[in-house]
Amino acid sequence: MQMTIRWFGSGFDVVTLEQIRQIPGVKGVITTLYGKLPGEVWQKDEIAALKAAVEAAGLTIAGIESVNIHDAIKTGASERDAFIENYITTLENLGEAGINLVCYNFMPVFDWTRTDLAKKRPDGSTTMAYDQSVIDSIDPNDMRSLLERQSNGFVLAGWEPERLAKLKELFTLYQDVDEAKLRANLKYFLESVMPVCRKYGINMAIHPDDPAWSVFGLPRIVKNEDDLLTLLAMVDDPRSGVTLCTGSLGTNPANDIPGIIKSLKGRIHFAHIRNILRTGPGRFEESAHLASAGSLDVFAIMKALFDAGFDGIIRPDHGRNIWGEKGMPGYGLFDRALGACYLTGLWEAIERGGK
Ligand code: CS2
Ligand code: MN
Repeated sequence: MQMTIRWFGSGFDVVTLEQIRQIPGVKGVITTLYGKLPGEVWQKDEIAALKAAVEAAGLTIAGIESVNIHDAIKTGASERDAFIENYITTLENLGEAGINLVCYNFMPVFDWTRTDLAKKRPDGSTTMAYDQSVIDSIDPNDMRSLLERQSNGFVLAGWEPERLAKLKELFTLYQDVDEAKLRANLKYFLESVMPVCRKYGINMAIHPDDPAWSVFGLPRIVKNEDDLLTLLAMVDDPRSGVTLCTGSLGTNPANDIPGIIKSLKGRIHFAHIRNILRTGPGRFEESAHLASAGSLDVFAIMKALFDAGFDGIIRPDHGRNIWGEKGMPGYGLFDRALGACYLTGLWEAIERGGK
């Protein structure tokens, strides 16, 4: 198991590599070229500069989150082959640089969705929260402004303003895309990139839909165990795997996460471990990582990963904003550092207890 922290790159992240390096047990970061739009090629010199910056701080790049997928690929539009070619070139360039984990998602239009980015909790911290009734009462075109008003001035991961400026067009593109079409387009994409993944030993790790149900009537195909097993069987190559995001899958109380870990055995390449507190049907907020702080049994999750022989990369995923920090929502330093230490401690206890 390798514990990591997500870092958005200098110029985008206010958390520094020097700070990350001081978190006990963390030797690597999950990073990205944050300014890149979906569909653009990541050039060799850009990747080399990112790698040099991380290594100069005494850390390594453990993986990329995300190389985002262009909507033409998700919708199966006629230009998809050109964008897949670009994606393959990016994977080649990453492979040449020795990077072999790539997280991505296949959510239409919106990436992860929240209705509140700074919900005040009883202990004075703020956190991200979701309420389905808010989503049901607003126009999807207002989503962007709703979130931008609360984002502390940061650009949120997966919410590229350039893309979201064309929301109406985006919704039109997805008009005829149902779950079956979206799944077929994912299959087409994965089959196209598998050869380059095999060549360089790159693990592709799909991130589950967050929340784990359809929003604004858009199709979602990575919501539960059935979806995950279907997609793994559909392109049955060990290089095509999953990012096990507990906070995303856990939004649906029917998802038994330790059970899912057991059935995905060997195909989990990356794990996002965090807790959420379900506050009612279709409502949840992100809690501290501790098992006792939320609805998910984080100990049972770590134990299931251990028992499945998981030897991949973990990050604590989101954290609350605590101690007065004005961080990017979900991605401040303090609570994620606490989360990393808690998860590393659980792992150590499980490992030693087993001996
Ligand atoms: C989110 C996403 O929960 C998460 O990890 O922050 O933005 C996630 O990084 C993407 O969906 C992965 O492609
Ligand atoms: Mn996640």
